[in-house]
Amino acid sequence: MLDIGAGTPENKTDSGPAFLLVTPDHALHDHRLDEMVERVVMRTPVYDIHTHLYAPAFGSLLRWGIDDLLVYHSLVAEGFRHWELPYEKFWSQDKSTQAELIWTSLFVQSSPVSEACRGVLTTLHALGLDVRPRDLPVIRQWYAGHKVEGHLMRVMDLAGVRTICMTNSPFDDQERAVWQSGWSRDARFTSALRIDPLLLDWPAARRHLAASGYQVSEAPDARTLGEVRRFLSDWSHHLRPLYLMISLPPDFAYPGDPTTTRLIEEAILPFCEAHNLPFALMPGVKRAVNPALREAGDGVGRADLAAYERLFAAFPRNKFLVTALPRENQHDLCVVARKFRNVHLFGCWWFTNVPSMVDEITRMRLELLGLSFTAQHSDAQVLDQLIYKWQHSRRVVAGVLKDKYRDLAATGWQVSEAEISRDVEALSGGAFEAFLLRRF
Ligand code: RAT
Ligand code: ZN
Repeated sequence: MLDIGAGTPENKTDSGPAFLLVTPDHALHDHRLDEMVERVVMRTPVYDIHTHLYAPAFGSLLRWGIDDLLVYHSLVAEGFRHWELPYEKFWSQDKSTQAELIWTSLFVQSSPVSEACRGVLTTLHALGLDVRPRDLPVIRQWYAGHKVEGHLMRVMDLAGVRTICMTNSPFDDQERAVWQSGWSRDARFTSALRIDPLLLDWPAARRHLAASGYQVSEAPDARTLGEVRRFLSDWSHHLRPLYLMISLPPDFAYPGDPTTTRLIEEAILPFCEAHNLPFALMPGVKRAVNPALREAGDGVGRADLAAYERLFAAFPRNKFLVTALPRENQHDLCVVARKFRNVHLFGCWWFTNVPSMVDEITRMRLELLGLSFTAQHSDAQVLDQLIYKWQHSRRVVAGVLKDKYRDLAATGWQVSEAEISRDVEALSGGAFEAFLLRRF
């Protein structure tokens, strides 16, 4: 029979089997270690590498304030679960009426426990507002007394964000106008060049390029591919992007549709390689599952990661940033990243940016990839969301890291605060910046 109390003479004690032994000393050490991890995670500023925010110079493209917080697409989707109101009726209301409908249904008539609702409260609370009276006019009044520049500084400070990467699309008329008229750059904001229409809607992208003076034809012949590279080059000149980026449907195939495949192989990836720019791929989004919900109507579907493996293997000199939307892709994606050093995983994207998923995904990535990934990005659509997206994620990431350092401590391995800082900096943007500099 197995004697579970058996041990060597040195570690066998009267207080029980050696493998169960937890002395008060250990407990104290664990407690100090937890405090140290908590302190480091809370004080380490992050590089928010994917957002939908803009520098104040972009005017109304930068959304902020209580009404924008309330009409966030996640809350719109949750609101409709309470209403019989026709979709079009909601969309025909002005923003403040929409915000009031959401506030009444999701905050007054039921408790705001969902992640998107809780986020509004975390944000208001951090800004010093009393949320107990549930008084929307008072909150609006508070915002009316603030200007965007001061608010931006306060939000970045409360969120612990050092740099914000914008998502910039040359296909968007409003922002194109700002880039073309020029703006004096703001060091707090960097840029990513978003190119979805190029691969997802070539006829529309082609029309756009043709209207902007590029000699492109329907078939991706040599001249057209050259013109697409020229388009990328011109926009990279304006934007100085850190990376190019696209979100992809579940059925994305590589090799796949011949036009898409040629655009990837002969325009996008050669351009990226020549400029040492990663191509960010975001698999698993099903656009317009319910078009009546407009921007709240997108869904999720499991992606075929074999297509991505083929792409990473075929282009070892290109770099790829990847975050997947489906929970079901997360484990496979970690394994893929272990096979390809030209792949850097980042963030818990969109529907996975809820505490239970952030915990699971971050834990899995640490266990399979060590510290060679970026733990989180906010995907913030509204400036104020930076506060809650980062406060909530930090708390989860700190919890996961405490467990991991405790596991190390149990082997006798000791970590210093400086080493924990180094590790947390890597997860908070440092590993991403190192990846940007890498050349294969
Ligand atoms: O996160 C979101 O709010 C989505 O609507 C999208 O913007 C998504 O993040 C994307 O970048 O495609
Ligand atoms: Zn996004």
